Amino acid sequence: DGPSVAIVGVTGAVGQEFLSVLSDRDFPYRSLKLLASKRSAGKTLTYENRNYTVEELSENSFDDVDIALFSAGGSISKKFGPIAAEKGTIVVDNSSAFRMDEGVPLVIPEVNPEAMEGIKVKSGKGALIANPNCSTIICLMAATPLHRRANVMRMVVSTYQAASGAGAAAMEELELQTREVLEGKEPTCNIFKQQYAFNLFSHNAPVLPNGYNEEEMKLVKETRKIWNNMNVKVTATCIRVPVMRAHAESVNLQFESPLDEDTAREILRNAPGVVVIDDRAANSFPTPLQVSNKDDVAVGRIRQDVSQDGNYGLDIFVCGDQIRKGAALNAVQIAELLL
Ligand code: 2RA
Repeated sequence: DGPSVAIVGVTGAVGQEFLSVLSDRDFPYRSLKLLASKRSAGKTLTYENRNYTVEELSENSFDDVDIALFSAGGSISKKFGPIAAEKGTIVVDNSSAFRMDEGVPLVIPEVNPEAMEGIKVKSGKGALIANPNCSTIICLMAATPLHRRANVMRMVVSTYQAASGAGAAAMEELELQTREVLEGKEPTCNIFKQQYAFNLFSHNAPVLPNGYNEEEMKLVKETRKIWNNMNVKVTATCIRVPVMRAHAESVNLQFESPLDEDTAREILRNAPGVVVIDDRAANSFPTPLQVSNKDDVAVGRIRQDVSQDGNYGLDIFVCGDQIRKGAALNAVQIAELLL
């Protein structure tokens, strides 16, 4: 007799992926409620051989819901997350609304499951749990096993982020623009203010007074919270690249204790949710396409950082499916921990 589950934002890219992941993992739900905005309410969706009518999200949507997976943007989460939690629902929220709130666990199940200890479904108590930002999840899936061995003191991250991170409409715009450019037409720029196809640009998140954009500061702040370590130094540069659905990240790590590349490779081979693709002879390393629609994060280019003395630095290159491990899969794994 599994939990009753609701999906908020079911018509979005992540909302749709929630359904795929629940099905792929045989998540033992008792009932399923599909919620979205007024615009999508009334639509029929077929899922696991049953027809569902998408319902309009309202304050009464959560009366009989044990677990709600939210991915409908920050303002919807801010309004309806606390209402749901108040009613005894455990909310797993994919937006940034509560990530940095004290008392809200920010969880990657392979990294810090202990942060949500004591939160259980059917305990009668609702709660908010936050899914980290996609670039943080993908980075920490690879960096954490190494951190556990040698203690990361400083991390420098450069991201190459896919269209999916900006939603289904951005993915459509990338496809449309690619066609338009090839046909010699002016590219349609609705989602981003500049040409995306055959181009790349600094991440579209707002730029803050310190010169970093919000996406970059998420990597800084979320890493500290997830590792429960306010001293770790993190800096990041986030770039949007014309790739459909998987992010890539170059990560430079500086350790407190020495860690050689062979040991690092072995640690990563044994890390859950991680695959190593690191064939120097064949020049074969992770690519966004290889990890698209896959659960595991791929790591390669594992090498000693020549700019650091001794074995105190490593460079790695990480790729992960943004919609899956970067969002829906991570949320469903959190829901599994609640059972
Ligand atoms: C991105 N922050 O821009 C998003 C996804 N959560 O890729």
